[in-house]
Amino acid sequence: MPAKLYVVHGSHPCNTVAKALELKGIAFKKVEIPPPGHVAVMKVLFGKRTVPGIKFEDGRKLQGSRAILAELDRLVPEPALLPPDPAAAATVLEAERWGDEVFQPLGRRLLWPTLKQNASAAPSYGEGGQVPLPGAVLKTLMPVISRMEIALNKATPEAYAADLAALPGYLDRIDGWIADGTLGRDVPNRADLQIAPTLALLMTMQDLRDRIAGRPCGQLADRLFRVGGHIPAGAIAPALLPA
Ligand SMILES: N[C@@H](CCC(=O)N[C@@H](CS)C(=O)NCC(=O)O)C(=O)O
Repeated sequence: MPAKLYVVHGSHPCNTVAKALELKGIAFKKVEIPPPGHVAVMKVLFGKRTVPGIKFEDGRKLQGSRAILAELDRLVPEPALLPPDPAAAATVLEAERWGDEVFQPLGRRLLWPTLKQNASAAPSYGEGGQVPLPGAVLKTLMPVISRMEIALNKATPEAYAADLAALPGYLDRIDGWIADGTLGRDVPNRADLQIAPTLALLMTMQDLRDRIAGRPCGQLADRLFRVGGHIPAGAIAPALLPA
């Protein structure tokens, strides 16, 4: 039986793990859980609330994108998701940690409030998913779902404004890692796989795509990840948008 990857459709850390499994050539089946129901399901099945979680062929379970990628590197060493040089590997691991702890939550805090204000975009985020909810149903449910996700992710208006203000500095940092070769090599490493899906998620919001896609970080995300969902330009207040 192939590994089972428990995901929320469109979740960026789930995309991290799915891509790593593909790169390693490990067969897997996705099990999609609609948000925010995944919180209860994951807690029961894995012990903690978050996706992704994976159940390997031998029954072992693991939760958390970084822990799962480390285990995949152990199980299937090639292609390696870390450089062989220990100093370079340490730099990649630090970029991966930042991508998980700092950048990944920003993606959620920016998406959910924007989606709440633009519920007509909700069906585009459901496209390609396993759970066949009609667009009209998704549109109707979105205010409730997004309100719960906003609460879960502490996506307050203050956090929203602060994240948008911090974004240019974060994009500069990622572009710096691409320039020094920490990110963006031919074979993606753990930090590429952690950071690029958040960029791809941010770029589903056209206001942000316009500011990211032309940069090295935007090109990296577009090369590695094509994700569903689109919120047209004008959704984010111009006063809050990075120059
Ligand atoms: N940073 C962890 C956690 C991922 C995470 O927070 N996933 C979100 C979906 S994108 C989630 O399940 N949130 C539910 C919650 O916070 O209770 C990882 O990369 O695995």
